Amino acid sequence: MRVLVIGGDGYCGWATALHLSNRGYDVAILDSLVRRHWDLELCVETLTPIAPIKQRLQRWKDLTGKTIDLFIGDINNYSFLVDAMLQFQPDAIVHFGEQRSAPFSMIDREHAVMTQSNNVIGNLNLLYAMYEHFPNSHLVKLGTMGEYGTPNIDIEEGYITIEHNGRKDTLPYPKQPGSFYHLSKVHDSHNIHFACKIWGLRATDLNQGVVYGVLTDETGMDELLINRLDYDGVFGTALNRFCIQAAIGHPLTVYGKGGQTRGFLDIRDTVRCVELAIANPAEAGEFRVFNQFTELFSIGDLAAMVQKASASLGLKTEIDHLENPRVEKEEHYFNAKNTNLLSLGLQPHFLSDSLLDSLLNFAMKYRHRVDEQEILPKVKWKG
Ligand code: NAD
Ligand code: USQ
Repeated sequence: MRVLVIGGDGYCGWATALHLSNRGYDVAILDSLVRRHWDLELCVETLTPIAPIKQRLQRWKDLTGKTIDLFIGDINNYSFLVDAMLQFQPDAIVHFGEQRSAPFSMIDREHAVMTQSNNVIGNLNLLYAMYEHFPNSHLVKLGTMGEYGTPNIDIEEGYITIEHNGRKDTLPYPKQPGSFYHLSKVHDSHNIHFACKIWGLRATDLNQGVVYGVLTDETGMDELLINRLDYDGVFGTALNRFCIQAAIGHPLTVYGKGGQTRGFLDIRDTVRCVELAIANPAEAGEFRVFNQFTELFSIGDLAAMVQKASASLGLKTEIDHLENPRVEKEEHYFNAKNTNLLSLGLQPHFLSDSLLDSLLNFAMKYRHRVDEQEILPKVKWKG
């Protein structure tokens, strides 16, 4: 099967492209490399030094004998996107290629507009390219658990059955996203759902939780294949940040009360979930939604776990409660279903087993690269 990985130079995409290639899929990466550009603009760097994309791919070929094709360009450029797809002839398209930071999207009007136009128009171009040239291919799109927000009822996988005034229907689950980034994912989901309905496209929306870890079987093969690990206040996610903070002796930056609860998963499960979705495609006209996380934790729980694990390395870690730069609930009900991927055969990794190997050990190894100026959050939702 031929799989095009859009955003394959990024954190989830790189690990996924290598995993699929290793499992015998014919893989191509399409990426504009804009993420490397945003890092330069923000003056931040991944903790782990990542090699240029061509070097990464050459190393992969030298090690495994497998070639991953490369298309460098922006999916907002429709003719580039269509040319790349016609050349590669994908059976499945995995779409990771978006601006994915909530704080980045909240910097100012320009970044909000850029996030939404990059994400929503890119995704819409892809839907048209599929409709016009590859109507039978399967779109595996990365959505986010944050599309649902934090409702005071259980979160279903994409749809909810509601009885109202004596009538009953199954409808898209209500969305209450918490940033202009998360909103862009909601807009994408609506566009994909509509395209499946009118054109009969097949799509799986993977509503992914917060991903952690740096290690997969493939990225661990060689230093030149290492994945990115962001720790700065804009692109770094909570758990990755906490581990790096612990490694340099910085108090853990819990925002507000720390009762914010989210779904989490190991990057090794991200790559496996995508593989499961590709191997079991949606039907023609079906817009399928899987909630892609393996465990639920509050941010306070995570900080306590990192504190405990870092103590086993002889580190004394403090936990700080900073004034929350975001507008979000800090104590709330959160109970989301995640049975679809488990029933396809996902065997989850658990944080308690991987905190040291996949995170803290990397944080310790590369802690000399940390820029302490970039730890505290600088972007506020308001004011
Ligand atoms: P990332 O920033 O590391 O990678 C995204 C890649 O997409 C980058 O290499 C970037 O250059 C590329 N890209 C962006 N816009 C593009 C465009 N218009 N054309 C071509 N390439 C483009 O992000 P990530 O952490 O790997 O996230 C990948 C996807 O997974 C995103 O859609 C994100 O919303 C989703 N997701 C990520 C997480 C997480 O914790 N990292 C959690 C849930 C969902
Ligand atoms: N948080 C802290 N301290 C920090 C960083 C974050 O307390 O130092 C808190 C935030 O306030 C928030 C929670 O941790 O309540 C999660 O924040 P995050 O930065 O780890 O993740 P988020 O902004 O939600 O975004 C990340 C990815 C995004 C993906 C999303 C999945 O960047 O691409 O869509 O996780 S989810 O959270 O399920 O929406």
